[in-house]
Amino acid sequence: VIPKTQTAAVIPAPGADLEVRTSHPVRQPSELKPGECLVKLSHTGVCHTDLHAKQGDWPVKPTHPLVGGHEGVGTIVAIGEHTVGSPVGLGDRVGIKWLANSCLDCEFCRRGYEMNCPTCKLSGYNTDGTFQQYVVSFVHHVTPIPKSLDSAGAASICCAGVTVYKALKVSGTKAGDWIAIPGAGGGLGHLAIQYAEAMGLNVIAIDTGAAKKELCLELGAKAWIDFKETKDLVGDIKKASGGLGPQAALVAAAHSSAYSQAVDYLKESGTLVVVGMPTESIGATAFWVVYKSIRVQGSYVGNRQDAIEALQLAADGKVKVKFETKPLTALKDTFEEMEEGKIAGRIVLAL
Ligand code: 8ID
Ligand code: ZN
Repeated sequence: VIPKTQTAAVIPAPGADLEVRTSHPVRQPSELKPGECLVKLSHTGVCHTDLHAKQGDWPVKPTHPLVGGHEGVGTIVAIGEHTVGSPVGLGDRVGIKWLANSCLDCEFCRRGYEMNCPTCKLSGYNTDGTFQQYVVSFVHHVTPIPKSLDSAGAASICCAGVTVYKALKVSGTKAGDWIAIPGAGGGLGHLAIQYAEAMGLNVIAIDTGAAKKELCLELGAKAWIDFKETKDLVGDIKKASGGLGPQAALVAAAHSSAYSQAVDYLKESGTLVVVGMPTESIGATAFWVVYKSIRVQGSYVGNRQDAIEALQLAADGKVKVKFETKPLTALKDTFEEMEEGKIAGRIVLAL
């Protein structure tokens, strides 16, 4: 039986405080449209994007009232009547990612750029997301979770994992290359270290504090640089890479300061992969980008296939989310800790 109400974390209006409501409505199976499914969630990760959504600091604005969250795992408990060609069925364990739905018919969808579909739905941004017990999602976009992967451990692969896996794919690197990862101790960054090492890259982890240092080195980073302690970030990164600088930088930090020196330390012909999303400029001068033949590449989550591949690498044991589990009521405190940069790895909420 599907309850009529549930517990959900709601942002009622732009800039308003988060409210955990215990009698939030559950969309009933009879109310689902074709292509929609109801997923009973067991876990959700908390991504820095959810904090951007709460603060409303991006030029593209979220809808309100909003249930945030986009790293969810749960079981399909209902599918809308008249749904055609569903690749998933009742009882399947699936993941909810940032990209909740896309048309699958436009030029971008056909080319695998589903995130650029002009009618796409974004979980926890313009459609209600995973900070609740029951979420309405879409059969063609939920991702099956491999059997060997536990739900709590799979949650953050659905955004953080997919995103950095795709970012590495477009980074222009090959086995043996060096890659710098500013933000390496955060949610995206600590997974980027592991996917990069699995691809044969050598990681220079850049972040701050003892806990993140320990985490990054434990996950296989070849070098660690504390961006708050170093007196010569560019020099230290070049030295760590053997002199010329890394072939790529995957910037996973949520602050523009992480971008300002990337073009300076990259190797000539290197790639700057733009992943972290502060709204400030990335601060590179045209002169140095041209003179060093630098490629600047934005990378936005991943498509359905990227999600399947990223989860499979986790199921194969190559990548593990480092997380602490908390109840949904801890979301407010989690946002505060995230803002202060205190979280090494991820916080996963049990629903
Ligand atoms: O599709 C995408 N491109 C995508 C997908 C998901 C998330 C982009 N994001 C964006 C988020 O919106 C956010 O802007 O990536 C950014 C990072 O998300 P996150 O990993 O969930 O955030 P976090 O766990 O808070 O980690 C950020 C880390 O950056 C470090 C912090 O110490 C923290 O560990 N950091 C900062 I802030 N400034 C830094 C600097 N100058 C820095 N590390 C190195 N140098
Ligand atoms: Zn995210």
